[in-house]
Amino acid sequence: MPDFLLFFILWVVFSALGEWAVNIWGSHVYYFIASTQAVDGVNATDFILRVLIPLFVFVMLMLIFAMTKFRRKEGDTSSSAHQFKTNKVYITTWITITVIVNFMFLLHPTASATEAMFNQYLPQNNKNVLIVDVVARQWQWYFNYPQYGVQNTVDTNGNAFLELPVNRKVEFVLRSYDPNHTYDTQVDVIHSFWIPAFGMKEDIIPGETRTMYITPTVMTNTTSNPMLRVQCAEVCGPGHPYMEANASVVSSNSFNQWIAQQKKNQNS
Ligand SMILES: [Cu+2]
Repeated sequence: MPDFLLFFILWVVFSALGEWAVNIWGSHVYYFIASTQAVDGVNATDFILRVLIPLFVFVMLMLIFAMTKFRRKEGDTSSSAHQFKTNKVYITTWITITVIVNFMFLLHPTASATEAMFNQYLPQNNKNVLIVDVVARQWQWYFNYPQYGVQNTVDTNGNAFLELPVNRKVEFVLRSYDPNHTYDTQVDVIHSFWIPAFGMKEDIIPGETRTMYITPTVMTNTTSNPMLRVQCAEVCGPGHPYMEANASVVSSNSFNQWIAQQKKNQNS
């Protein structure tokens, strides 16, 4: 069998095996996700993986072929093996393909995801948005629901607690602790708002107000799935690893009851 044919067959077989493996063990298998934004992120990495598999297999086969097919034969005493100095067709094809692949990644998922992210900020996409003000402080979280007039929501133990209704877009307004709104950079430190299951993370910078949009899609809570918890993801002092808050995604009815109860507790 000619080298070219053998190479081609191996390339097709191993690429197909790789694609099959991504279909079975795609990113969604090892990583619990519970928001539309996380699904977009996982789809993007799976897309890149699928495109790169044939390229990866090609490079690996080239290496293996170079090491096995072109090694010096037993009894060959010539000073060096026959080699091409330059194969212009091969080099041109290779550079063209890799440049095209890189430009394609620049358009999708990079540019397409950036556009989708900016679209999240458009007013027409935020008619029914739930606003949650998040304040980060060494070393705790505060959650406020300004549309309901509710501040510092807590669970039955009095710990800060974040509750969200399923399938409703949430606008997290993220600030570092600044009780007097002085926007003084000395007030608190940099934190990072991260709920692993939502697949998004945003730094919280003193003096800045940042926004993050999430649409939760799975009803669960920290107790049954620790991937759904608020976790600081920026080293912010000795209490940083423990800067967590429990969270829960519930039906919209349960959320309405919960927020009414929070309001009652706050006013009593
Ligand atoms: Cu922190």
